Amino acid sequence: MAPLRDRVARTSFGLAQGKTKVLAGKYRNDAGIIGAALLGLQEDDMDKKSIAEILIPKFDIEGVMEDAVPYGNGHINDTYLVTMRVNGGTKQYVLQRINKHVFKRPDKLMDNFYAVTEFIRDEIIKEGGDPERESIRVIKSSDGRNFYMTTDGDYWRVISYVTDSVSYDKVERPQQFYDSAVAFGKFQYMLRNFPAEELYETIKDFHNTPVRYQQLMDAAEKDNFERRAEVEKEIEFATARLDFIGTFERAHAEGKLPLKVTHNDTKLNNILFDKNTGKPICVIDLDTIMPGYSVNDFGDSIRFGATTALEDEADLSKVNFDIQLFEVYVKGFLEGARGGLTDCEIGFLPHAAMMMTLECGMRFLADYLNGDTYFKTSRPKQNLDRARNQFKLVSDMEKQFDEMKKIVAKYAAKN
Ligand code: GN1
Ligand code: MG
Repeated sequence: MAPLRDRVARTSFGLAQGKTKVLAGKYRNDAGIIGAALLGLQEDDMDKKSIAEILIPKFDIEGVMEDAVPYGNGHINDTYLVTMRVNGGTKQYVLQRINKHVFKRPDKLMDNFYAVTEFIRDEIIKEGGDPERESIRVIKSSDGRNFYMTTDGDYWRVISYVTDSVSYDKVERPQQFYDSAVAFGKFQYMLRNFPAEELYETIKDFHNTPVRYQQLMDAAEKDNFERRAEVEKEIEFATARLDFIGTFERAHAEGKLPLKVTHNDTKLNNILFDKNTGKPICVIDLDTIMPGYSVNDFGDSIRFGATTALEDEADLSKVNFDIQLFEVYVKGFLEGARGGLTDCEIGFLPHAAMMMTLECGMRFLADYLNGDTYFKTSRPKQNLDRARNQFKLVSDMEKQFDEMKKIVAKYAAKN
């Protein structure tokens, strides 16, 4: 190594000297093979040229592609904003690679997506709204399908882009959270007559919290990445709530809690707001529309929005449940649902907030134990931070549970 280091020092530019270490490779002759395998695993970002040449021509889109940039903060699919030059102006589209590890049948998922968006567009027209703005639309492939499959078996779709829109990862003003509640409540209302039996279940047991608990236990049992010792406290946290975890499945089995068509991923950032007026325009991310409990759509919004920090904030002293935002959301959701919720559903709203937060925490934790293969991560331990963050919120909610029930009762009486 000494002559090598000496040679590098003499022949490389001054800038690198002292900073650059020359070390023996750990993988020896296997380095190339390992590197190539990694490249294959990464499913790297598509470059602009391939998007323009391979993907765009497969869709029913006019013009010449000018740009394509990664877009949004989703944890599951890969999303790009594509700009086309057409007739002297530009038109934009959302291009997405559907995560085929998460969604087993992207083709069937897209059947759901198409059926639901077309149904919603009709509802919007009936109410005198603008379907191009208040809903998204599937752009068909050149051969009339809802997606295009590449030779590597990747599924791509193109969705209309709502201009002058923006989404938020954190509530900036209570009014915004209230508006999002009305929008999600209304979304459920608009789909009240959609034939639920026609929907394909894109992810089985998606919000079946007892199954999610079992998946966490399985991950802990296997402990493939030797991370269990680090999360023993978190596993105990979930286990201590085992009885609560079964609340909705029990109520459903007793015929008290009905299945409805639900969105299932009602984070604030799955709503587009108008950049200029600040008003919500439309609900996006329709991958998980399935029959489910309507209260979970409420609960998931609370989980993500009624908090003082982002979902992956690691400093738990900054993570607090915000009961004022909870109140704002209860008011909006009940208004948006237009009387469509049963007494049992209304009574379960506080439980649903806790359920979705606990469930999401367990999912993050299971993914951490499984080596971070489900949710996208951009740093080590991000899923563990997310899990702890969610569990902190659950503890906060437990302390304020009576208060939460009182708030729900107050607005239920008004609607
Ligand atoms: C995922 O794709 P995205 O980021 O909108 C996940 C949700 C989780 C959420 C946590 C299909 O949603 O269930 O609540 O991350 N979607 C899927 O932020 O698993
Ligand atoms: Mg999303």
